[in-house]
Amino acid sequence: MAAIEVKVPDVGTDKPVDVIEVNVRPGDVIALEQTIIVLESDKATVEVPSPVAGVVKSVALTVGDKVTQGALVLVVDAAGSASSAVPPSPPPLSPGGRGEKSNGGDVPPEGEKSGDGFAPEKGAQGNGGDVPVSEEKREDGVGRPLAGTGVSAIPPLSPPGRGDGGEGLPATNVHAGPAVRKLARELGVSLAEVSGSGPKQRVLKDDVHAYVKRRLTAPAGAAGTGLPELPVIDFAKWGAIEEQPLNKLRRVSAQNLHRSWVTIPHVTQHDEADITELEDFRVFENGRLPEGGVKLTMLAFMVKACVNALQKYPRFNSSLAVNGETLIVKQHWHIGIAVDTPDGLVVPVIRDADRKGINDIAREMGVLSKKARDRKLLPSDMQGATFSISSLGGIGGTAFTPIVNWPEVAILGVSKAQTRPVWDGKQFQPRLMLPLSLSYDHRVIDGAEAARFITYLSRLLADMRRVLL
Ligand code: CAO
Repeated sequence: MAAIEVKVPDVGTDKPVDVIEVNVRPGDVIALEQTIIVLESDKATVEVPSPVAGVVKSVALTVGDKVTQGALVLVVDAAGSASSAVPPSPPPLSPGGRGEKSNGGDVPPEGEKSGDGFAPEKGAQGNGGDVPVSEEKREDGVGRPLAGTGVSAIPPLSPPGRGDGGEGLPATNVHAGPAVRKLARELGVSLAEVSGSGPKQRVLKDDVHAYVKRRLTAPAGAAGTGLPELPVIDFAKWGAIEEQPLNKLRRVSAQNLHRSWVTIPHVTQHDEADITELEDFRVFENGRLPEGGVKLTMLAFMVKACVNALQKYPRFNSSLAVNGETLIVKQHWHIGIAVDTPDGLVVPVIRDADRKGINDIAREMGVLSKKARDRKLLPSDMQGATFSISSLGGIGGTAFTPIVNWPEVAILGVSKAQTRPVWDGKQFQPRLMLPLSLSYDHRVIDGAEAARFITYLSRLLADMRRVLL
C-alpha cells in the first residue's frame, strides 16, 4: 500500500474557495471518483472526486477551511500509485446539475462556463436554466414508470412541484451542494422542506438523512396524508353566518378522530342481539332495587359481555405498535365509554372491568358520566382504555359506524333496541333486538374474526349466563 497525497485540483480561480463539505473520514474505504470534498466559490459549488481508490489515512481539511489549488486534502493508502495525486479538475458544474459525478472528463456544457470556472447559480438543476428536467431525462427514476410494469417508480416523499426532488424543478432558494442535491433527488426529498444546519443554513447530507428518518418514524398520518390542502371558503358570500370558535375539547377530539379516520383502515361489522330476556331481567332487578341502590343499565351488561368476548378474542384488546411491526396484546381490560357532554365527547375509562361485577360497573359508569358532564374528569380518568363502547341507544338510530379510538383497534357502537317480529322457525315472535356495530382496524383484525367476535357477543347478550362459563 502506498500513501498518496490528494490535493485540491484546479478549480478555475486563484482566489481561496470555501470547503463546505468533507465527505470522507479516516478509515473510510473510497472508490475512484467518489466525492471527497465540496468546494464553494461566490458563485457556485463543485464536488471534488478522488483520483484514487483506497483507504483514507488522514483528512487535512475541515468544513469552513479556505483553500486554493494544491492544498492537501487527504492521504490515502492505495496500492500501485504515485505518491501524490491531484484529482482531475472538476468541470464547471452547476449545483446538483449535469455531470454531477465530476469525473473531470466531461466537457463543460456550452454556455455554462463562468469567469472563475464555476457555473452560475442560475439553472441550479444544471439543465441550463429554470426549465424543469423532463421525465425522460431524470436520472433517479422518480415518477417514471418501472420498465415493463406500467407502475410508477417510488414516488417522492414530498408533493411534486415544490422544488428540488419533486418534479425536477430547481429549489432556487435552497443552499445546498451538488452531492446533497443528488442525495435528495435519489431519496425523493424536496430540499425546500429540509432545514439546513450548515453555515448560512446550508443543507448538509446529514440534514437530508435526518429529514428522511423523521418522516419515516413519524406516527402514521402525522407526516401528512398526501391529500391536497382544503381551500378556505368564504361562506358569507352566500348568506348570513355566525362563527363559533371551537372549545379545546372539541378541537382536540376533532384532531384525534381525524387522525384515527385517516390512519386506520376501518371496517364496521353490524349485527343484532336478542336482548328480550336480558331486558326483562334488568327491568325486574331495577324494580326491586333497595333504597339508594344503583340502577342496572344495559351498558353495564354490555361492558361485562365485551370483556368476555375480548378475553376470547384477544386481538381486539391490543394495539398496533407505531412501526407497524408488533402487536401489543394487553392482559388488562379497561373499557372506555363514550359520554356526550355539552362541551363535546369524552371517553372515561372503567378500569379492570374483568374484576368488577355488573352492579359495580353500573355504579362506576354513573359516577364517571356525572363527572364528565360536570367537567370534573381528570386526564387519568380517560387514559389506558383497551376497547371502547359508544352507545347511542338511549337516543335512537338503527346503526352507525363508530370511529376506532386509537391506539385501540376496535370499538362497539350500540344503537336503539326495538321490538321486532323475529322468525323462530315456525312463527314470528316479538323480540327486543339490539343493533350492534363493531368498527375495527383491518390491519389487525380480519373480517372473519370480527364476524366471530360480534356473533359471540350477540350470543352472550342473548343469554348472559354464558358469561359464567
Ligand atoms: N336501546 C334502547 N334504549 C336504551 C338503550 C338501547 N340500546 N340504551 C339505553 N336505553 C334507554 C334506557 O333504557 C334508559 O331508558 P329509561 O330512562 O326509560 O330507563 C335511557 O335510554 C337512558 O339509558 P341509561 O341511563 O342507561 O344511559 P345509557 O346507557 O343509554 O347512556 C351514556 C349512558 C353515558 C353512554 C350516555 O348518556 C351517552 O352519553 N351516550 C352518548 C354517547 C355518544 O355520544 N356516542 C357517540 C360517540 S361517536 O360520536
